[in-house]
Amino acid sequence: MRPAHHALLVIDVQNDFCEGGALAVSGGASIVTKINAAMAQFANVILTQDWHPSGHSSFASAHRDKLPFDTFEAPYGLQVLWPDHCVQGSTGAQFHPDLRTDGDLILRKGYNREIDSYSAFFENDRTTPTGLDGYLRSRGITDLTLVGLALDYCVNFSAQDAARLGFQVTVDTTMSKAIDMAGSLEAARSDMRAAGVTLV
Ligand code: VGL
Ligand code: ZN
Repeated sequence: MRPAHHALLVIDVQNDFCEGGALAVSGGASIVTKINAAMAQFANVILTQDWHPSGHSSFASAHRDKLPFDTFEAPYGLQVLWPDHCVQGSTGAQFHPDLRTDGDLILRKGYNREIDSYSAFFENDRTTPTGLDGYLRSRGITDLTLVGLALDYCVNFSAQDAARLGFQVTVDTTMSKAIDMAGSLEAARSDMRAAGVTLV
């Protein structure tokens, strides 16, 4: 059992990021069994859930003349445009059916129509907080292990933010899978290391 000041953060293990989903990450479903076993080792387990309103600004379908994986210049910076995914209340937004969901907190993110939120700590404008920092701090949590989907997007941004906020952060890459487009996985690995994240 891990000490009480160490939490497991399970990022976006949802149907749409697993095989057959709208934004499927190769091998997504394959990490579920191992994550379930890891949850038993932590007294604090937090799950995040990507949770977009329909017509969300990160969806290519919300923009004229854009296709999934194009980019657009959002007010807060360059934003990748995705296929419609994790729409609030949809089957795709549900957790993988085999994932244990008896954690302490389920944190939803990406619910602001005009701002995407890769990180579990800050939306993509890099300033709007989700409240997770305060939740962890007020519970005395100092160490975090992150796992889930996708390693190069939501796990990556969450891990970097956590490290910058002063948490001791480990990303377990054996329980994470990447979208890996245009070198995004290698960039994510080096950015995480530069931010002080330990990759195992
Ligand atoms: C994610 C792209 C769009 C993720 C979420 O969970 O990594 N990626 N929305
Ligand atoms: Zn999303």
